Amino acid sequence: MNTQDYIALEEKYGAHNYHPLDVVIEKAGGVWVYDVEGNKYLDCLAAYSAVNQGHCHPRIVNALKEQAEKVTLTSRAFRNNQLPLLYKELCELTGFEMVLPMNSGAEAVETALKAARKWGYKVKGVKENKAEIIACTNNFAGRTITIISFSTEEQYKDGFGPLTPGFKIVEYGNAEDLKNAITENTVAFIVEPIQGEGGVVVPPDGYLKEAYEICKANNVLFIADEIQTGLGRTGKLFAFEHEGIKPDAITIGKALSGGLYPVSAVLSRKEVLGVFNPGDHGSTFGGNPLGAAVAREALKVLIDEDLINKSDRLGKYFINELKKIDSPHVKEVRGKGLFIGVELKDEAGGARRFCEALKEKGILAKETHENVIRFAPPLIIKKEEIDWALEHIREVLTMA
Ligand code: IF1
Repeated sequence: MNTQDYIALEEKYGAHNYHPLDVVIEKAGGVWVYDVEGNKYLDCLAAYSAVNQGHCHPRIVNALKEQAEKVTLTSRAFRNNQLPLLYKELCELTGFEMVLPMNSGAEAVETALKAARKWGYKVKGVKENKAEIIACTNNFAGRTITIISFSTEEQYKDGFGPLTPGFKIVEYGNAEDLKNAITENTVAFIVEPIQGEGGVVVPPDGYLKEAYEICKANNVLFIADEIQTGLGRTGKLFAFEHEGIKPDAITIGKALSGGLYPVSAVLSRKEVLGVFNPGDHGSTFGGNPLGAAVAREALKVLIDEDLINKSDRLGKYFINELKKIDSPHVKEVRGKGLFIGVELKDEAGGARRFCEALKEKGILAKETHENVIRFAPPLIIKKEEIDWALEHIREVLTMA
């Protein structure tokens, strides 16, 4: 079977909830992926920052294989010997006190929202069913009905009502807006330190710190959604570190498993995650030993291979070189670490055609929000590979 055969099957039998590039990947390793005809591509999306450690990292694959031959799933009705070790290693690495493990990023976000509401009722003293949570314009936190209920992207909500109440929206980057939105019923503010799907939008310097102070002053939980920006992507372990703050809670996922298995979690302190009593919340696969073993190794690889500093150093290089490209189409190059967005001018005709052209030159990148090309390769990328990519990116950004 060739590329077209696979695409025909996918189009025939699969729901059309994506519009992927027409590349059918059969194999991957490190920063490179290979299609069914053997063509090689540099992966500049890294599965939306889920493969920061590179595709099929041998150490993480090995951890998966070894654990898979021992025990993969016990349910939380019993205990296993991998989860407590993941808890300990996550808390020691991050400085948070407590962990609640889930599987997808959306499940971690839902868990954080439930924790915030219950903390509001049981600790802050908000009246039952009155809890309000504040989110930002252009947020992305997942696809569940509650999470899209606070999306500002009409398409993500269209046809999925009735929506979940209890959310307010403030302008991303505007601390005054946040201050004015807080009431006695506000239990939490959830924010991405850099908005991924929103188009790699970096907020003004000082915004996160100001928002954090406002939350502190009003006894409102500051929750950072680090599912995409976390685990080295922006040149720090977590993006909130760029602003010298420590959120009350964070959500993590994606690269927590190096792309080998769905593992996510909420990290916080006992006062917040301590509101959960046995039976309040859970998940069949949440905290399973296979995912825990994989996540433990994925975190070790992140540290052992110094990927956080590599992201910082090579991200600065990549951004500086992109800024030197004299392109009639580029409006702005922005980002932190290896989390980079190239925003195109409206007259450029949309980012999709540039991603298609990049694919023809062996680079896989994804457009977001029409006009932004996102460059977020695995953090193991080498300078020479960035230089190779820059040659082709330059050709594409200077095409008609
Ligand atoms: C899709 C992008 C979209 C996330 C943040 C939570 C989640 C995500 C900051 C939910 C997931 C993924 C979902 C995927 C495409 C991708 C994405 F931002 F990364 F580009 F959609 F906006 N918080 N982002 O980025 O995690 O449940 O997916 O594990 O839905 O198309 P998930």
